[in-house]
Amino acid sequence: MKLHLLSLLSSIVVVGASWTKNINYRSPSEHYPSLGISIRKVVKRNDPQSPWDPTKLNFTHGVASGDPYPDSVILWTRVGPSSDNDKSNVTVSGYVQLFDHDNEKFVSVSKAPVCVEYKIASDKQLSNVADSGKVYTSSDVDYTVKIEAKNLEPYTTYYYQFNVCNSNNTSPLGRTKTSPKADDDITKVGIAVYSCSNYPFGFFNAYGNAVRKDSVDYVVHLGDYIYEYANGDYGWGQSIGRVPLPDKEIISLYDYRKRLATYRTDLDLIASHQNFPWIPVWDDHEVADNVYRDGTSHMNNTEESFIEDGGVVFDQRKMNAVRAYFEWMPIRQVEMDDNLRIWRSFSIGKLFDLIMLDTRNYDRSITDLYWNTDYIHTISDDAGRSLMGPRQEYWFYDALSKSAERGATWRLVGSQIIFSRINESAAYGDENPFDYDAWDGYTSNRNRTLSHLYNNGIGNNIFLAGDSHASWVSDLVWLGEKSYDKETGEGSIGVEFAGSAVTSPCPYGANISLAQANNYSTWLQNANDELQWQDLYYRGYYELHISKDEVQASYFGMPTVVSRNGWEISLANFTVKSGANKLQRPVGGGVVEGGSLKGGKTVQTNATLDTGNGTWFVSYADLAVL
Ligand SMILES: *[C@@H]1O[C@H](CO)[C@@H](O)[C@H](O)[C@H]1NC(C)=O
Ligand SMILES: *[C@@H]1O[C@H](CO)[C@@H](O)[C@H](O)[C@H]1NC(C)=O
Ligand SMILES: *[C@@H]1O[C@H](CO)[C@@H](O)[C@H](O)[C@H]1NC(C)=O
Ligand SMILES: *[C@@H]1O[C@H](CO)[C@@H](O)[C@H](O)[C@H]1NC(C)=O
Ligand SMILES: *[C@@H]1O[C@H](CO)[C@@H](O)[C@H](O)[C@H]1NC(C)=O
Ligand SMILES: *[C@@H]1O[C@H](CO)[C@@H](O)[C@H](O)[C@H]1NC(C)=O
Ligand SMILES: *[C@@H]1O[C@H](CO)[C@@H](O)[C@H](O)[C@H]1NC(C)=O
Ligand SMILES: *[C@@H]1O[C@H](CO)[C@@H](O)[C@H](O)[C@H]1NC(C)=O
Ligand SMILES: *[C@@H]1O[C@H](CO)[C@@H](O)[C@H](O)[C@H]1NC(C)=O
Ligand SMILES: *[C@@H]1O[C@H](CO)[C@@H](O)[C@H](O)[C@H]1NC(C)=O
Ligand SMILES: CC(=O)N[C@H]1CO[C@H](CO)[C@@H](O)[C@@H]1O
Repeated sequence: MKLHLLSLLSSIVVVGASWTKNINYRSPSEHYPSLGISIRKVVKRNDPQSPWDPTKLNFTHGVASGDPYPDSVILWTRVGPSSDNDKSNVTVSGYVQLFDHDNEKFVSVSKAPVCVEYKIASDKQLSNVADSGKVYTSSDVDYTVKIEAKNLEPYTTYYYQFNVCNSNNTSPLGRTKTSPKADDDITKVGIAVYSCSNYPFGFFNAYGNAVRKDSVDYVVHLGDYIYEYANGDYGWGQSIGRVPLPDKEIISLYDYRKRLATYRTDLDLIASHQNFPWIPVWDDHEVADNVYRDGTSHMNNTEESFIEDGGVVFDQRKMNAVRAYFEWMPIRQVEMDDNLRIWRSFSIGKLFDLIMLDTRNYDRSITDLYWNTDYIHTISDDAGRSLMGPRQEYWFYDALSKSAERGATWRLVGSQIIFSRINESAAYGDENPFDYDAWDGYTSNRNRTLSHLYNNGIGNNIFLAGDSHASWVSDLVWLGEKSYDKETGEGSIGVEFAGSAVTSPCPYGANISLAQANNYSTWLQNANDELQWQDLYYRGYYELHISKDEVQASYFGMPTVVSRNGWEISLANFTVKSGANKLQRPVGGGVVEGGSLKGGKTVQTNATLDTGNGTWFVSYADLAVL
């Protein structure tokens, strides 16, 4: 081992275990170590001569996979001497502080590296091995392991497992799936689309339900995977036994790691990561509420906020969040030196391209921070405003064109925030009737997108959104520019499917009654021509089943998230036919089970359910118990 150390320093490739194959050592800034991690210093600090006793190490947070390509996929795990996260933001000189629960005191532990082996195979017994390797992890990357498994076959299911080197200390077995090759003629792909999972507001049953049904190929997450708040500021944590740690607004690198680690103890989230490859992007709360390029609602980028927030400037806080996110999420960093770049795209056979945007952190112009709503309203139509910045915008329009040119049937656009114009004056008042933190605050960026689609004749566009904690299904229209018939859908250029939250509360009141929620839904549906279905009441998710002829969307509502359970209600189904560029009429088949449907009915049938604590009332009959 000692012999390897020198060559390792120069070439950073090891014959035994590799540092750099653990991508987290190169992230978030490979060639500027001062912005990320200096592998040279890590190697110096971590002495492979004194390896860990394998029995002292644990796989603390399961396994995960993501960002599938036709021949490779990202695999993730965490293995360390403690489930607690690294506190090296305050410790120095190569030692990390751990709490010894038996003796009730902090102890200093040498930063020896942990050696981990991985194996990926086409069978559950892991005998047909496609790729394997050996990497290091250490406290420098919070004991996370992220590798790219290679040499894989397209659109194939694989199983994978990690183990501590030379031992039988293994991780759980994970399952994943590569993507099809761009020119593959695949017939059908299913994705589950999630957003807004707030730990202290409930159990992540929605993640588990797609696992229990085994109904999709991939999971797409549109952000708000964690929330930065102190429990007391936002959530019911204590009353349902889910206090997010650390129990304060998160700011330091340790804080963000700890928060991610707390979320990753939810059993349904663990199950989803273990069974499906994920394709996630962040929204605001992975950093902080209503974040944009230069600040957030709780933190201006000023000297005052620096003093108030314990001496951490906004830029540092953002980098803490971003580094912890890349450590913990099973995703690729497409440009290792562009540490904020998360926008990227996937070609899923000839069927579709999935374009994942970052409308938050990369280069967003100032947003609604609550004290400046009038001002943002005034400038919302300013041509210079952008959600993405010029670099990403150019890439976005180009990706739409290239997708059409290559003949992909569909274009799916993963936006965080709602694209369609939504008049919400019933809740916000007539002065500022829109959500200026969504695309409604950036109308020129929206116009440039629509103009690119209309002027280049690019059709079959399916926009996906999260962020709002409610469900919104709309024809994709350019109001004020192109005529649109809300009865037939003529004039639109696609469809927007915006989904509710995994647990985050209804935006019209956390404990709103069903009657009140439906009343608001009816108002919203009537006030917005292109909004064909709206539901505020249910927490949940939706699935898209994509084939050459049509995209089918199924929306699911969770009857309750205050306990862990596998119940769900089929709320509504929608079809988009290829070439139609609008929702199939009658929309939703004319009948839905929740919310408000334009020109259709909402039929709610009462039912009761045995919850194990006596009988509990739910509103609808066709409830699945998974
Ligand atoms: C590792 O996991 C085992 C079994 O869950 C547990 O008993 C042990 O305390 C854990 N060790 C550490 C260092 O966390
Ligand atoms: C792993 O387990 C097998 C079977 O129980 C045993 O034969 C082998 O010695 C173990 N290997 C190590 C490194 O502990
Ligand atoms: C940010 O600055 C604005 C304008 O000065 C002020 O109204 C607001 O309270 C500040 N917010 C914070 C969190 O400091
Ligand atoms: C966007 O398009 C609409 C409809 O043509 C128009 O009314 C509005 O002024 C445009 N806004 C910007 C900023 O281009
Ligand atoms: C809303 O419901 C939650 C969970 O039952 C409860 O903890 C909380 O106190 C309720 N809030 C209000 C304002 O009633
Ligand atoms: C429904 O909303 C209307 C306003 O749109 C209001 O007048 C009415 O009282 C509401 N009804 C209920 C049951 O909340
Ligand atoms: C919003 O909808 C209400 C009710 O239909 C309407 O009175 C109002 O003029 C609308 N606001 C805008 C800006 O379109
Ligand atoms: C949606 O479709 C599924 C499968 O066909 C069906 O079981 C369910 O009842 C439908 N839901 C609604 C609300 O129509
Ligand atoms: C369902 O239950 C609610 C609440 O008890 C009641 O108001 C409603 O009339 C019931 N609906 C039907 C169709 O029985
Ligand atoms: C039943 O109630 C008890 C006490 O409130 C709670 O701990 C338990 O989780 C509940 N069980 C279910 C299935 O909700
Ligand atoms: C500067 C800073 O935020 N330091 C934090 C580093 O992590 C420890 C561990 O919890 C915190 O106590 C410090 O506040």
